[in-house]
Amino acid sequence: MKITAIKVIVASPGRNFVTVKIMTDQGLYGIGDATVNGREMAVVAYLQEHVIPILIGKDAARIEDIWQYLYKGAYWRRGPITMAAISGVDIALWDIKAKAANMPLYQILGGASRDKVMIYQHVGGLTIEQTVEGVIAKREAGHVAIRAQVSIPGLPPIYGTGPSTDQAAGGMVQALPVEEVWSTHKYLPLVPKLFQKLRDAVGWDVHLLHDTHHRLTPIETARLGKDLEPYRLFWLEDPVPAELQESFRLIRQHTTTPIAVGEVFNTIWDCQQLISEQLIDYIRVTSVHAGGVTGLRRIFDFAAIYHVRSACHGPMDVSPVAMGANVHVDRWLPNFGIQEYSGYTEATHEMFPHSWQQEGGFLVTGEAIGHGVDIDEKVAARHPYKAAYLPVARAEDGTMWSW
Ligand code: GCO
Ligand code: MG
Repeated sequence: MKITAIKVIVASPGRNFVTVKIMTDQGLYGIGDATVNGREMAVVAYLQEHVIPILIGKDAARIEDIWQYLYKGAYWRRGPITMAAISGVDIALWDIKAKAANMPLYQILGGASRDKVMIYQHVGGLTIEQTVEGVIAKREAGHVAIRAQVSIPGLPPIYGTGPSTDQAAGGMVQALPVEEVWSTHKYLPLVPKLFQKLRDAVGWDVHLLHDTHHRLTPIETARLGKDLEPYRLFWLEDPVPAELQESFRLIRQHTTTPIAVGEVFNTIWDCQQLISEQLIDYIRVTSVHAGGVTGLRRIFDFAAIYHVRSACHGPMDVSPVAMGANVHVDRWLPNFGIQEYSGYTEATHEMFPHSWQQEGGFLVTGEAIGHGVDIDEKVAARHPYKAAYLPVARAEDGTMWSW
């Protein structure tokens, strides 16, 4: 089955998505996601200039060989742009393989280990009271796992808490990056107060999560993790930027609060030390950024032997296509932990017809063949690309911080 053409479709049904469509001489086609939020056009150029020309005529059935050809063959290995391009191609090829087998993707991965996959959604508030109300509402809507974030009093909204941040649907369409303000000193005592109020309000029969978005040092995280122990979080996410992975040893020595890391990782090498030293509990890699289904499978199998569970990244900028691939992997994977699913705009659902569905606090794959997600190119044409940036963060004195 030869690859005859590959299209790259860029569209913005609320935020930008880069979608790969691979056509074959047998009439089957596959869809992949290659979106890197805020740097979309770099992946488009990489695909158009350096990937598509060398794949035409290749056998679409040889997924592993094509993965290695793009990874080893570039000479310049790894990195978010290269790996998103590889991911887009890989997801589309798995879609084709499953369609050729006339099976849903999870079946060719090894079949179902579970019928539905647990998700978590986001709640943010400008005040603790607002966040508590939001969590109660999600709980009433049937969610079993909820991520809770709150703004720092006296400062503008921070990540996950207000309209200028990543949380807003379509809020990424900004001419220049929005600048947020950060204070570790004010944040550290605030978070335990939030979770105390949350436990008082919703009790213990719900998983609560929190994302620190790479802003603390290891010893600050150790303190926060200890202070949060009474509230039994499902996890504390990205407490420290994970470039210096040995620094997580210090966190581990001090707290039993579970740790989740990895949404910005793109290969198994980024995960290797954190997993093999058992410094984390959940690995957050996702199909669109970590090498597609091929990359995820390899990382999650490696994680399984160290008691680390999966938790695929799934915010709004991970498209419904990558969500489809993730959900099929989640359904098969023995060491599945949880799937992030923060929902999409109506226009996004319309542009990507999908067989996966949300059922309360869970996602189901559906039984469509392939990964079950398509792209409606007519709808895509109505939502042209708009240059967009993620916010940036500065400390109160103006120093650049991790956003
Ligand atoms: C999460 C993430 C996202 C990222 C976003 C950047 O946990 O879902 O932190 O919200 O900020 O994907 O593009
Ligand atoms: Mg995160």
